[in-house]
Amino acid sequence: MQRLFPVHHLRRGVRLSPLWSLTTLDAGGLGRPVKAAVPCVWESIPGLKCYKGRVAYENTFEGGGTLRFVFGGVAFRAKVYLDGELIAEHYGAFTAFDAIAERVPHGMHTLRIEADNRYGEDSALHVENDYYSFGGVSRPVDVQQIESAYLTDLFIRTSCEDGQWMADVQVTAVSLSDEDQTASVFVSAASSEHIFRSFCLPARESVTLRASMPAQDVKLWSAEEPNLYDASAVLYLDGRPVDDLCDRFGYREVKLEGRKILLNGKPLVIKGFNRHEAYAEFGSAVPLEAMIRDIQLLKDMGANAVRTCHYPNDPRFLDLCDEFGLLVWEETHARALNEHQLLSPHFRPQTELCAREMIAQHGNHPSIFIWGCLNECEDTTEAGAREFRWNLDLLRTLDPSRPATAALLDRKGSLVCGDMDVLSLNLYPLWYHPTDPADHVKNMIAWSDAHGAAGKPVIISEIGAGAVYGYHDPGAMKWTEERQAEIVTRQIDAVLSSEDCCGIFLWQFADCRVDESWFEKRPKSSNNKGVVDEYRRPKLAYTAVKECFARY
Ligand code: ADA
Repeated sequence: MQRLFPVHHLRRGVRLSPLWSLTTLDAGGLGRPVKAAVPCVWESIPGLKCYKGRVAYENTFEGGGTLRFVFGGVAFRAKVYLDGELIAEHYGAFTAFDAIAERVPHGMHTLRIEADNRYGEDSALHVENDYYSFGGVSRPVDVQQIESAYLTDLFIRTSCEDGQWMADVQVTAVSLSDEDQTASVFVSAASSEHIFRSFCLPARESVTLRASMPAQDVKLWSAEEPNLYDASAVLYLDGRPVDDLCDRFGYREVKLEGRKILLNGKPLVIKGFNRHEAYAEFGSAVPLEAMIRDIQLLKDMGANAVRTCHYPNDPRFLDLCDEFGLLVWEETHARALNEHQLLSPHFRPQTELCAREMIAQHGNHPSIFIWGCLNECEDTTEAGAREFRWNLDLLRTLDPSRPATAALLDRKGSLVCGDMDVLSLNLYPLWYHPTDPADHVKNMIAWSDAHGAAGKPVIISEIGAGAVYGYHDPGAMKWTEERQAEIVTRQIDAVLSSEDCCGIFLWQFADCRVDESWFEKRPKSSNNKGVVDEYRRPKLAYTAVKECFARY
């Protein structure tokens, strides 16, 4: 998985050409192969802006032996072939998956990824929605050379007991050998070290190792001072180093206390934005430079947090959040699924895979302070509420160190207010209904309190208004930049001055493309509630937000 720092010093990579050959396989395609760089979604290729179907991405490389292929993200069904043989299948655009091929003869090989972005009965999470389900190899691909055993799943969780900071480290050694092997693993986290000496790694099995490592003189991670540390694990076989895994982490602890979310004992005041992975020219395959630019814009407005609506994000973006000091709400993939959709036989397996992969792949990021799921899904029926509870429990089981939440639709009637660690409300006063923002926030919290949320921390997980970039009128009708600036100012003031709220995630950072079935309330086939447009050109609301955030 490509990151902002080397993940391996020992494990070697196999070079792939940055240019892949793309061939559309269904009606409405190009009828001839084109060359494109990967990552790339095909909507950024001339002629394919509205193509729905399958595209084969092909690359050739030289290598052999035992190869591990890592796919950062393929949108949104993937079938992977090595020299014509199927080696992996995956559903879901927003998490990485891998495949191992053993005894590959040395020489030239062809890697083919078939990506498919058509909706269908088998797809419970990617459905027509208020954002676009792009298609293609949207995150980087790596090919690695491995030996008879390798390391995976290096997890680091930090906590503090009586003033002593600890890093609990876990790593798994996987055997690819038909013989038992004698292995040792050396782990380090910041300046602490631990050795798992000479254990038996049974043939074709894996061994998970755990160590609690006390830390001295740590500098904590916070949005204001984002101190990061390195962690690594090195695998030795018969005394020879054969594989390694590196990651970064931060010492910090999230706790809930009454209405407050504490980070290292200090209450958070969240001034955040919802951000889709979507950019005018690049769709969801946002280049690193554009991610950095987004973070600079967020920081310039005084934001200290971002919500990865409505799916897990590129780990490089999360690395940047760790580095620049942006708190992250990351969530599994689901938006506005109705009861029928939640009860699809594909829903649980797909959401579980997404949650497991998200937490395994992103759990070390200190910036992530909360996990979310099921944005605005059906929560007013018993069947819907059951799915919420199942998903929230899954998140808590996979990672007990962070709270779990779900952003609820702007209405009364939820059955799950008592099931979340943090109550999260999406509210749209002055946009979808002419309600005073302060009254509406108060009223919705009071209703939720009376239905199970009493005394829990509250986040306003969405609030905002739309404007078409460049549409001005002193009369400030709806869709003008003037009206949007006016509304978001009142909304932010209402939320951040409320004693009951820990903070806000404005809807939204940038305009984003939506599915065509959503065109009616979405001029330009776009959700226009961004404070910057899809090219990141600021609207008047940009300055309004900056002024408001500075007051709190
Ligand atoms: C919801 C939803 C968002 C978006 C927003 C809007 O709250 O969670 O994805 O659709 O409303 O713009 O109406």
